[in-house]
Amino acid sequence: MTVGHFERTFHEICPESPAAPPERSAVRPATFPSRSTLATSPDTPRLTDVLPAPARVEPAAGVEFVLTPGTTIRTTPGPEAGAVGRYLADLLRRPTGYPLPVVTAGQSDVPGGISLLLTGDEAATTGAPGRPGTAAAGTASRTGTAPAGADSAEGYHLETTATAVVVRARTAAGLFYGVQTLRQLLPAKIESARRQSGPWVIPGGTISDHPRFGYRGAMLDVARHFFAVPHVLRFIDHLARYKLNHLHLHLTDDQGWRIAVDSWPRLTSVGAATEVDGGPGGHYTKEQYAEIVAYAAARHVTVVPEIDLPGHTNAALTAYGELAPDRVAPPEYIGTDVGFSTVAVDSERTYRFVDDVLGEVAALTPGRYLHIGGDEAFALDTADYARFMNRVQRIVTGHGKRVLGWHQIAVAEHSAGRVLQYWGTTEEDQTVAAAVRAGAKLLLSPGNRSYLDMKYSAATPLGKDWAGLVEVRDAYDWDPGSYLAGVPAEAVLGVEAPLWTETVRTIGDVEFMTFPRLPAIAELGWSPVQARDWADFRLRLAGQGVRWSTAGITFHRSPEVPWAGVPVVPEPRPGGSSSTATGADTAPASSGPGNPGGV
Ligand code: TNX
Repeated sequence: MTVGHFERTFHEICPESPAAPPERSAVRPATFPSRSTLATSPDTPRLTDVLPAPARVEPAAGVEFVLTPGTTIRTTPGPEAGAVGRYLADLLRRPTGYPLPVVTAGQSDVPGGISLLLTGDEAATTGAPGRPGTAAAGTASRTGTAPAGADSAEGYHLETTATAVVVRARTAAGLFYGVQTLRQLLPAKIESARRQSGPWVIPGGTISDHPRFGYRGAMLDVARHFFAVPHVLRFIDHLARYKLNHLHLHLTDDQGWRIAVDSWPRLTSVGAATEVDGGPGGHYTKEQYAEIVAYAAARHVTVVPEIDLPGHTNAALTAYGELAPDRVAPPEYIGTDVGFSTVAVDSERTYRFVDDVLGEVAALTPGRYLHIGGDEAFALDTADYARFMNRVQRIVTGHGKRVLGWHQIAVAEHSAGRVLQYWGTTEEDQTVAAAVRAGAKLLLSPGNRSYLDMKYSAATPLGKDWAGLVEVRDAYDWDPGSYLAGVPAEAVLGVEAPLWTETVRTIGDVEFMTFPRLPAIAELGWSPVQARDWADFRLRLAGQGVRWSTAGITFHRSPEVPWAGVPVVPEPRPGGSSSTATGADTAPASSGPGNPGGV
């Protein structure tokens, strides 16, 4: 099992792809004030450019730190901070060409440099100097009272002077987020897979930061179209870049079962053989799944596995007809209808199956949640559905996990620590509000705001539109803390952006639908309400576009964002391969007969 610290580049995944576009220096949008201090070159970001917006930013005018061939990365002794230091060194070594040794703090005789320090409980979010709310006039303080749900365990404090960059945090996760911030404070060419020339300038000042919500996630549907391990790892890197901390994998659906289960082997030997439009499908072995979990953990991302029940189960039924209501295995399904399948809820054999599957999946899951689906079970009446889900919830807690499910599970009884994932498009739902009053927490994924599979506009070649068209401003301009009537912010666990893949076949397609909307959702999950401002966000987002181009990441050039210095990237063609600036997706697992260019 390899858990490299370096990010997956497009060329590691698709070595045959044409070369990435040539480097360009980032050109700032004309609306940015011009700067003329010190060694700062036009492509040096400002301290206030970070996305998601930090809680508190205090630039130090005229101060900057310059990375040199002699720069050392020092970390608190111990494996946790050391791992973050090596992650940072791996990000920086290739583009800078500098050695950037990672050493234990206190043992280096070189003054200054970059320090990543784990501190005591008093640290990070209130970090000296200056506490939230005490910013001097003229600083860019964005902190007010931290709303309930703020999780300072993930906070960090970053201070940059002319001689040193110091990140302090209570936890390795906080250090990791400090490193993601630091990365965005370097010129965009830091995202290049090839060596670039400096100067490598970091703007001076301090940032004190912590997330608003404890759960910040994205979902990838690997059932409708299967995505091989390297693509999932690349997606995890995209999450980590924006301080998201949960990857929800939709592992099972009508079109395919994607995770090996030893006690029910036909789930994958039979149930994984196809996908939407009849492509080859695929599944993860337990070793491969463990690799995904470990790669995510190294980036402070927790994997949430979903086994969708009782509907969305046609693939399981093709493998084991005994689980079907009529005990007859149906044919495989490669269409995109929903709601027609169900397991037999009157059969003890079904509960044996659920217990075995969830037990094996729980054993692969270090996180606290198992997602049990629960959406669109139209083949059952409400009473049968609720009875079934009550038993499934008890099975989950019996395996030591908490229940996470689509909000339809609200009709089932409360289960300790359970979370409902709201995917509706209206801001009122009495059943969900009642379940929250009974103790459930809410994860916000409104279809018309956070669904990454919705089209941006009527002209978008991929995606659906049942929840509406979702441009980047739609994804950004809402508040998870006050979205659903009768649900207080304290009951909101966080926010997640789901990517369903009926129309999404390649990693290029995934990126095109993900960027630039995922950063919008990330900012809702991370930044304090006071720091959120569309006019400011769209400018910061424009700066990210240069980074994506440099990193070979495909994205939608939203007309709402003043992209600058970004080469034109062809958009995916409907029903075909993603012809992107970095070339066609060459992974066999995500190219099917209907995808002739994507071979
Ligand atoms: C609804 S949202 C679904 C999925 C589809 C998606 C397509 C939800 C919980 N279920 O089965 O893939 O719409 O947008």
